[in-house]
Amino acid sequence: MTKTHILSVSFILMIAFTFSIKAQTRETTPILLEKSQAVDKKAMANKVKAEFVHSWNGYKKYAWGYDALLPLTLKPHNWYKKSLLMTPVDAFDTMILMDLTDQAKEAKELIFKNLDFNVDMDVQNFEVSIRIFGGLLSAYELDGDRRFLSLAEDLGKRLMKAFNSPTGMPYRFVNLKTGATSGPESNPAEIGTYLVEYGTLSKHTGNPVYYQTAMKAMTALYALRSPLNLTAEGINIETGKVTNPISHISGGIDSYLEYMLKGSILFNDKQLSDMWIPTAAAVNKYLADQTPDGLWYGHADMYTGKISETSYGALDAFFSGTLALNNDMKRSADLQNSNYSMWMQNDIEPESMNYVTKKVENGSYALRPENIEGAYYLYQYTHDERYLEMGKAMFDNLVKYCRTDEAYAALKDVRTKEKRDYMESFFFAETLKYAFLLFDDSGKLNFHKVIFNTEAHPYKRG
Ligand code: DMJ
Repeated sequence: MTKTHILSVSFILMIAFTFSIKAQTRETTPILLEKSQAVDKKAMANKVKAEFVHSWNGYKKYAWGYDALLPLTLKPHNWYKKSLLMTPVDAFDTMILMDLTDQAKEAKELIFKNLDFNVDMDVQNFEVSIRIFGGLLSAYELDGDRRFLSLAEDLGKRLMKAFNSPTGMPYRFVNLKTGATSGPESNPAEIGTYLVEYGTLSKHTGNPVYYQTAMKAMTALYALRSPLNLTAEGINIETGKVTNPISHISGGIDSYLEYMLKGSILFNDKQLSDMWIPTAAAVNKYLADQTPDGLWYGHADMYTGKISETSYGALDAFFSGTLALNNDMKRSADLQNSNYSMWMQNDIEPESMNYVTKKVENGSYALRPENIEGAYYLYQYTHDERYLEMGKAMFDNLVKYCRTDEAYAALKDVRTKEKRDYMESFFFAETLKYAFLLFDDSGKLNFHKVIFNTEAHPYKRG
């Protein structure tokens, strides 16, 4: 990408957004809250920040230098044989946005002292990409220290070996040292969630190869859509064949859809918007399910478009934010109502439920962000106070049921509220960040000038 290209992209985006922001404030649907109460935004932002510090202190005390803290047994945990500093890297930009200077300083020192990717271990391409590669890139943009960019480029080059396949779609696992790959049975999320990070690396290094690699994988995947323009859940990346024809917006497909739209906006890429428009239309035609109590998205066969499972859960909730970003405000508001009702049914949302019978299918809660993320997106476009109320109610319940003496814990089952010994790094990167930004008035981050990766790491548009 040349400087002129970047400048002209910024200009087009500026114009486009002046109009789209105006358009997006036009139409909203009333939210199903009982009564409206003014939310003290400052108090809530401070509360979220205090809970971040509480959890970070737990990580520091019991798991310093490891990937994560196990919050019940208070033991450290690594994903692989050597730590990739998953929690500090994922959490770093949230510290910057919260003005947690001391915490950011200590995390930064730890990262530059200990983070080394030249390790003989197989890692999951998708997770390491969205959390660590993605986190290092936003750390560079927000902090400006070029060592973040060097680490990101080193990791990007190693992860890019995963794309050495007959189709250009990546393997699920790659060895950071040798580049050996494994795991050809994959899914759209693990094949098509790279463009936002790889494109950002191309932008900062001036090397287009990263963007081209991620784009090649995305177009190869897009070519496997059904005649109805629906995406399959299972793909073999070596043969390029569909292995499971079920389509949905849930885990396994979710962030592929998200990156088509986000990539098209972030890089002003027409090829991507030409893919996104028919894809979004098919999702809204076949997977959207308007029931007497609201809008949901189900699971359907990609060839017939017939809904076979009325299943929806915590991960699907991301789609209200994506719809808002797509200027589809009516659907976005309707879906966020459903998201909120799903959360409130048991005071914390389940991993999945049947949206017709309301029966919980998988009652676990992994401290996921998507529902609060949806409230944040909608508030940014509408300034409707009720999204603050939704966010407050969800966050208050999160504190009530997931807080421990030393950090936060996932739930085994939202019906019993029994805790599980795990605290994902995305709790720091996403859940606490979106909750904070929903209430924050500091103006430190302008929502309309960034695109978040799927792990809530913001990158500047243009
Ligand atoms: C995160 O790792 C990312 O948001 C990913 O796209 C799916 N879900 C988790 C958080 O729920």
